Amino acid sequence: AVTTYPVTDGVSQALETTLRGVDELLPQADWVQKLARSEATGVPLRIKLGLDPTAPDIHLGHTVVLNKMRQLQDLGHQVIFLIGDFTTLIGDPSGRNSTRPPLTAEQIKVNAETYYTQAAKVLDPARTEVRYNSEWCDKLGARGMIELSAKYTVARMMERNDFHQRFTDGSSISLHEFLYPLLQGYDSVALRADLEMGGTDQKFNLLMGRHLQQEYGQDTQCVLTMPLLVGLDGEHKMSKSKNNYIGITEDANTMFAKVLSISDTLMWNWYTLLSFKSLAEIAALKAEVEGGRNPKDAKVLLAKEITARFHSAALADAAEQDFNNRSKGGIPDQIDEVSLSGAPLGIGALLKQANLAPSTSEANRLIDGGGVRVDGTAISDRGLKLEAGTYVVQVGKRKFARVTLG
Ligand code: TYR
Repeated sequence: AVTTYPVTDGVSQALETTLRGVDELLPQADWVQKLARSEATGVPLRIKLGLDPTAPDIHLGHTVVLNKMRQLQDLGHQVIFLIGDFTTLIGDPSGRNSTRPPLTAEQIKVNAETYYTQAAKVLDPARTEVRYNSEWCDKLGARGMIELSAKYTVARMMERNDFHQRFTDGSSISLHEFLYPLLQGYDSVALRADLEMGGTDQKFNLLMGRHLQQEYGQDTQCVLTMPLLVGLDGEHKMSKSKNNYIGITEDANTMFAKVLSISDTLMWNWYTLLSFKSLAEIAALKAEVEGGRNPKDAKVLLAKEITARFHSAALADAAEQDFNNRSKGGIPDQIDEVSLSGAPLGIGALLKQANLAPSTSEANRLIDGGGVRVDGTAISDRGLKLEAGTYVVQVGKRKFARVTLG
């Protein structure tokens, strides 16, 4: 007989925390029962997040899932940070239209360390279980791999969007790419995960974990996907290639200034996905702003919180000071939004096209006079070229524009 556990207030609150900012939580009823069981028995739930150490530098977008882990960790559950040192040998085909090149063992090691150091700024390292999937994947051997592959059909594998697309486009899919989702799912079996989370692109792999756990006679994990974070431009997902990102190793002053450059609308979305403040605190702050408090106050609080997380409270205070000094009075509440194309674009042309200077020669004169700032930093080089991205550009004391250059 299956025991049904009572859904207490504590369980409802834990569910609310789980649901904050999520894209999907599946199946929600199972998760409620897992939470209820954990509360009744005192046994923490096992929550898995896997990362392949492919790219060593992480930006704020990558921390959205880590924040969710942290929230569940703070509820007392066991967080498992899984480093996919084995799966990296294949490379996740999710969202890819070609086979990934494999990394060397040395690169994997270096990247894994960088990842964990960064992740430890969001998670509580003392309560985090760090595992490497080579631990059980190496042991699987050819025999185990064959047994594992027998647990899924080619037809279902091909239903997956990215494989389907590649197949119909006539681009090649190597057999080993089919092994990727199987191995990710097998990790959940090895870890006896109760919940696995990832970005929206991970859904297929996450559901594979459920399927395989069932095949191996285990309780099945729930799956949780988080949305992609929108970048500084307020439009595209945060990414290095769009230059609309905040790297989590960027210095405190830059980080602070970049958060302050976002629009008010984006700010509330970032509050949901990036802040550790409770939903009640955020709602109260929002009510204050709606009641007339300057939205910039709320943005400063967010900028400080984020900067303090990756640096320190003292450096966050100093960054605020620095920002105020440099922008002499700060950025006004309402600033013009300008979209320009032609990146990389010279600063002189940019000032003219953004209507911040009547001509390029006048723009150069302003630069020489020290009156031009980009993201709070005074510009002295007439030859400066700006890459694609979003910048707060200031001329003199009062002229501002938020320029998105593409
Ligand atoms: N596929 C995940 C990604 O590319 C990483 C991962 C690897 C997740 C192994 C889980 C796992 O078990 O982000």
